[in-house]
Amino acid sequence: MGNMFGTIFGKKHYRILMLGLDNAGKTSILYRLRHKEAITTIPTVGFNVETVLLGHVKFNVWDVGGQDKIRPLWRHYYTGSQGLIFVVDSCDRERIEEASHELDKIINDREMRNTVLLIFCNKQDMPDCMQPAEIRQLLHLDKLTRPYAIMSCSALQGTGLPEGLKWLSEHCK
Ligand SMILES: Nc1nc2c(ncn2[C@@H]2O[C@H](COP(=O)(O)OP(=O)(O)O)[C@@H](O)[C@H]2O)c(=O)[nH]1
Ligand SMILES: [Mg+2]
Repeated sequence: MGNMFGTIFGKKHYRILMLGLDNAGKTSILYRLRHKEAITTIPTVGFNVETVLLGHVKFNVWDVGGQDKIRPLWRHYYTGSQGLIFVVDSCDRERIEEASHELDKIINDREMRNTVLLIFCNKQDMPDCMQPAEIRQLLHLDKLTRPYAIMSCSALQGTGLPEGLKWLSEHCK
């Protein structure tokens, strides 16, 4: 997908945050964008920021949830980010409310006021997972006033990722 990057994002420089609960599939998406094959990852612990430069696009990626003490550190990365990718594990019904709560806190930060939002409903290759329409409801996205998109993807199969990034690139300023 490396070459596709130049085509999607052009020559402009972007900073994109990719956030979500641990185990949502963020690291897998990152690796899927870098390499042809998805790799098996160990869930990240604590405030581990993965930073990857793909073409002109810098991705900062970390796990959110249950870390209110270190939350002030996040703002450093919020500043100057044009886009937010929020990754949801579509199979994790137990924690979708927690994901919703975290997303709410992130996008209500003043530094994130103008950030374009893409929700990736990841792991759509799995049977019986939640569909985007259901996730849209559970995340209360109808309340949003900013531009956003909610899209299916599978980091495992690589599906949906180009479409999502294309949307993001078209809506980031
Ligand atoms: N079936 C399936 N499993 C996935 C997918 N994406 C990630 N996983 C698995 O979910 C687990 C957590 O993925 P990881 O990328 O480490 O999540 P992170 O904590 O958000 O960085 C790993 O076992 C991955 O192999 C996907 O699209 N489909
Ligand atoms: Mg990770």
